[in-house]
Amino acid sequence: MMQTESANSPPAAVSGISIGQYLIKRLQDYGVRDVFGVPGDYVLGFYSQLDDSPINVVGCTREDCAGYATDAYARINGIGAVCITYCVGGLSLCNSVAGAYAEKSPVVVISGSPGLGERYNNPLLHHKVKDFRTQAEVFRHFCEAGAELEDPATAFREIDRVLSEVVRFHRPGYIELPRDMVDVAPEGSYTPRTRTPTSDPEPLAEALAEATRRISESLRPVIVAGVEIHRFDLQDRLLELAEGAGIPITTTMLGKSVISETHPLFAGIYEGAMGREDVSRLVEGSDCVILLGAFMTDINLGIYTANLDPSRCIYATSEELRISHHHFHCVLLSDFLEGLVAARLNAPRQELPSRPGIEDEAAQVWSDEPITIRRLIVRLNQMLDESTVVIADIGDALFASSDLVIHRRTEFLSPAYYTSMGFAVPAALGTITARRELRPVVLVGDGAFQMTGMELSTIVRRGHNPIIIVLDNQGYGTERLLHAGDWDFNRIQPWKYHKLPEVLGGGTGYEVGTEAEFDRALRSAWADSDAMSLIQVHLPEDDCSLALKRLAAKLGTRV
Ligand SMILES: Cc1ncc(C[n+]2csc(CCOP(=O)(O)OP(=O)(O)O)c2C)c(N)n1
Ligand SMILES: [Mg+2]
Repeated sequence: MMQTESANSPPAAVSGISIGQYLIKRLQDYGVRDVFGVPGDYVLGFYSQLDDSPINVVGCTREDCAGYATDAYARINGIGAVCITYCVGGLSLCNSVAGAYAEKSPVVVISGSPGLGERYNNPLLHHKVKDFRTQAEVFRHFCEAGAELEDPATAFREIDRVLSEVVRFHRPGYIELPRDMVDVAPEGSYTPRTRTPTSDPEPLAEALAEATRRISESLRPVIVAGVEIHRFDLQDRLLELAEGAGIPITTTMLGKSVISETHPLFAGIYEGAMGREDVSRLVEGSDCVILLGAFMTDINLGIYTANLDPSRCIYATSEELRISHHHFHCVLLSDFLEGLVAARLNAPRQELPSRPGIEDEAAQVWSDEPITIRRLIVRLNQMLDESTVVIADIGDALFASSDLVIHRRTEFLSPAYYTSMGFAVPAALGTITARRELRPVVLVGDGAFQMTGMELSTIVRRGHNPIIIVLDNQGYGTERLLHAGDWDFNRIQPWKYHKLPEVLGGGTGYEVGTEAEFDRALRSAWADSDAMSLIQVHLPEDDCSLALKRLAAKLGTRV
């Protein structure tokens, strides 16, 4: 990729400000309004600078939760930042930042560290693991860029470099700030820099010529849109391409809701054997599959049950452009998409798969039968509107969500690739902090809830109003299905989840076991927009969604 210095409105030069103040200024320039984290003595100086700044500090219960909250914030806001103390904080943050790397979320990690003046003769300072660089080395593995701000002469440039890389690659960056550098003001004046990548015109032109030829010659082109369309803010371009040419759009699971699922060209979620057969037929029977910003991950593709012939694929992501077996380098996804729109393509009309019959059940009464995950999804579907954002944790919460119809285009969040349990509750905090007008509806398994559910404490403290639905199937249901047998290791301590609002000092708890009870609780939670609601749903132990059943059957046939 070529790099150019940004031409549009160059930022004004700064002088006389400290490294900490410069970092705060640049975070704001990039659109960070809130920082999540847990303080500690190595970062207290910077925390007090943050507190004195317009940036809002959101203190969390744990660093991993702060990481998930920041990840969700970054997905919605375009960039987010988390600030923690050295090693005890940073190393606890690793798993969430690893997930942000894997799923392309622009998270800035800011860590305090021992002052440079304290490091002579390698003393055994508290929180140090092996040597002073242990934490920075760990983060190197899942950050796109990193800087330890040890030299005032380069600190501002280093901050600019890390922030530009975070935004350019939509992946985490690491900034370590020794505590005795926070208030140091570098000499002279400095003009902030932002680098903007551009495509190399020749491979771009060749790639577009080949792609437009293939699409024009095809009889049944179809788009598979992935999460990068959202991350790189390309939804409008995607719609222009699809609507202009009349090409149906499917999405991957990770990319769910990059376009409204009620759009006439939306043909469903493509996820190999895990997905609906008619959608798989549409994609796999196509003579030109245009994959745009889609990660070819196993869960996305139904644990590799997708059946795509590369010679009929155009595969464009922020990292790679491949048309059939031809590779093109230095082409930006945005320029490629723009070029396809400009080519004014025209595709033959195609029959789209019919929509799932979920709406047909709408008129049914909600009985006193035990509620199942499938019926829960049907009921929830009726409630979703423009102001809700669904956040699904790992487990059947995610699988079952593939049947939810998301009305707008970005409002579904899940760690569908990295699949770390515990994302959803802290992500609700991040989401609502990023966009206060959105109301998160969290679907979370009982196992995942026991990992990070206590972040509800911060949600209550800050007066937020998400609806948390705990799918209580008494343990690790997904694992029960994937590895048959009544294993004790898949059981967990049953909690009275609905009592938590009382413990936490806010919100309302509901305990439901039948369809009618769920219906009543959901309506009551929806009406109560002042505070958090937690609905504990007792599900039969052997109940699971159709998607999970399809997957288990498929995996069963492979063993
Ligand atoms: C942090 C983490 N630890 C372990 C796992 C492995 N794992 C995948 S699904 C699952 C069970 C999830 O249980 P629960 O949250 O209750 O959802 P359910 O499967 O019952 O719907 C486990 C342990 C994981 N994905 N992430
Ligand atoms: Mg469970």
